[in-house]
Amino acid sequence: MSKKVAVINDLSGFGRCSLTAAIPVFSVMGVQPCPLPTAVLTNQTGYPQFFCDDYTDRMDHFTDYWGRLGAAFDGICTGYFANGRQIEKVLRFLERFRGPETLLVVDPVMADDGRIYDTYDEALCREVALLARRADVITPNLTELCLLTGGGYEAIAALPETELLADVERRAEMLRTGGIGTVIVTGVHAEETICNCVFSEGVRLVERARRFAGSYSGTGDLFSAAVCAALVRGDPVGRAVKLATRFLERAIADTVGTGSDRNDGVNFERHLPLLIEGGER
Ligand code: PXL
Repeated sequence: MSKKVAVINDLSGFGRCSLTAAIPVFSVMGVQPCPLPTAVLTNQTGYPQFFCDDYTDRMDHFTDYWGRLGAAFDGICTGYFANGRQIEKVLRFLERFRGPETLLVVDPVMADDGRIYDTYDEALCREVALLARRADVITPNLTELCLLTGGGYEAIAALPETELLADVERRAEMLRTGGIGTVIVTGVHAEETICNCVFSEGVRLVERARRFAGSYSGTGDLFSAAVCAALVRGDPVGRAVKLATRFLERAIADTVGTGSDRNDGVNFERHLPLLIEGGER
C-alpha cells in the first residue's frame, strides 16, 4: 500500500505553490497526498490582487471525518496558514493523527528575502514558531531561520560565505537543541551558488545548486514536499535533499530567461520524472 501524507496547505489557482506544487510531487514519488486546505485562493498572495476563502472553520471537519474513516498517516506536512487560529486546528489534528512513526514536516512559511509576507503578522509568526518546535523536520529559508532564532536577517545575509554558513549552523543547532531533529535551511545565497544546508543526527551537509538571479513563487513548497515524500518512503536525509535540490535546480533553470512573472512559479511539471525512484536522472 502507498504511504500517506496529510498535506496541510492552501489551494491557490495560480502561483504553482502550496497544494498545487505539493500534490504532484507526492504523487510522482509514490506517496499518497491527502490535502487539508487551510484556504482556497484565486491566486497566491504575491500577485497584486487575490481573493482568499479562509478555511479555518472547515479544518476540524477534516480531522473529524478522517478520524471516522480510521485514517492513519505516515507523514504530516504543513505550509501556508491564513491566520493564527489555524495552528490550534493543526495541534488538534496532531493530537488525533500523530503517532510515534508519523513524520511531521513543518515548512515555517512566513517570509522571504528579509520580508514577512503581507498576509502574515508577528502574532501568526509566533504561532508558526510554536508549531515548528514540535516538528521532526523543518525547512525554513534564511529569513524564516532568522525569525525562528531571534532575528538579525540583514546582518547575516551580508556576511561572507564562510561566516554566513557558520551562522546558519549555529542557528540551526539552536533549534535542534530545542528538540527539532532535522533542520534544513533552504536557498542560502552563497558567493556563486545557492545552498540547502542540512543539520540532523550525525549529518552536516551543504547541497549546492547553480545560483540564478531572482526568486520564484512556490520553490520552497516544491522542496519541502519532495523532501517529505523522500523521507516518508525511506530515503536518508542527505539523499532526500540532494534529489529535491536537483529537481528545483532544473525547474528554475527551465524558467529563468523565459521572462515569466515570478508570481507564476517555475516550470516544474516536465521535470517531475526526475523524482521517480529509478527514474530519469
Ligand atoms: O509559497 C508560499 C505561499 C503559499 N501560499 C500562498 C502564498 C505564498 C507566498 O506568498 O501567498 C497563498
